[in-house]
Amino acid sequence: MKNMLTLLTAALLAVMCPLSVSAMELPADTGASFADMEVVECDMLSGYAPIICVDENRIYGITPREHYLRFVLRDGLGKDTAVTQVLEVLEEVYPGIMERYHAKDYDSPAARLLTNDQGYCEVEDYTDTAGSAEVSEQIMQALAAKGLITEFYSWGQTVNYVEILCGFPDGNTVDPLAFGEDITEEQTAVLRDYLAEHYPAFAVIERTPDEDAFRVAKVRIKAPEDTTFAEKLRICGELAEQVGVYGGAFHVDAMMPQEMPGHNALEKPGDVTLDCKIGITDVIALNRNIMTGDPLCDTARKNADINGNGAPDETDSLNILKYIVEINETLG
Ligand SMILES: [Ca+2]
Ligand SMILES: [Ca+2]
Repeated sequence: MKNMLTLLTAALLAVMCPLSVSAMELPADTGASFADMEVVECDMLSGYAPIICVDENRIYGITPREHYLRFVLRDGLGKDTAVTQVLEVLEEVYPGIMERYHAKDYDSPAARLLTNDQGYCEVEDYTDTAGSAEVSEQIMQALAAKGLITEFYSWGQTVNYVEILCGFPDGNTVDPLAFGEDITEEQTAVLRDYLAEHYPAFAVIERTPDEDAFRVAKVRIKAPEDTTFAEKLRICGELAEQVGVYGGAFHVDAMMPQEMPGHNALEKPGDVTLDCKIGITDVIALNRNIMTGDPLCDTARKNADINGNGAPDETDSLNILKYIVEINETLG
């Protein structure tokens, strides 16, 4: 029941908040999971998400969260104090946000701050300022200057994703070019004609009476061996549109979409202090880490590792210093 409700809600939201598919791009750095995947156009699956990604046999529907800014609070700051300082910064951009944060009943479309116990905060903005690079930059700079954050994700840089499964629930067919029991003989004949004309190397295969109906699709298409999964998916969409046959038996098992952050805008080589600037304090912070083991957060460690050997070290420190005093024009 909950599953049904979730799907229903998702469908309603999709109708209420139409997203412009063409304007959407997969954010950079969405983890190794999506980094090597291919983005495909498939209208048939657009109800799941605006961006469809595939690898050799899996399909993901990805929805960039365009109305959210996310930032991770620096470890060791008391949450209440940190949130108060965050609200002071946000108040500059969103007057009244502090009051709205503390209000018990909230009924306003204006932007608000969402906090949780997982160490990150989000600004939710369904007004015209959502998507503004200027607003995002202003907030990031101000939060960074106060030393409040260690990660920052701009509009659309966190995504929701679902795995879209392909196949018959009782069988093992994972093939977008397989058709279930509802395909009629007439449709099969039209399909055969269409393929003969447009994809002569593809063949229609019908299940024989001695094949297991739970494991073998009623009708399937044998594609040439070098046909990629992405290409099959594209053809599946084309057949739905042109022939009216719906292959793949697509479905989603996940109750709720998963979330994944994309590009952390605080990643900037040399900026060890995470204040969005490169200066002598970065060298000092790095040297403290090297000499006395002062801890650095993941982003700071990444930014410090100029020579890319996986750890902050003396060479990195020297490189940043040479850059600051203009001996070197670039870092590293
Ligand atoms: Ca810095
Ligand atoms: Ca290094």
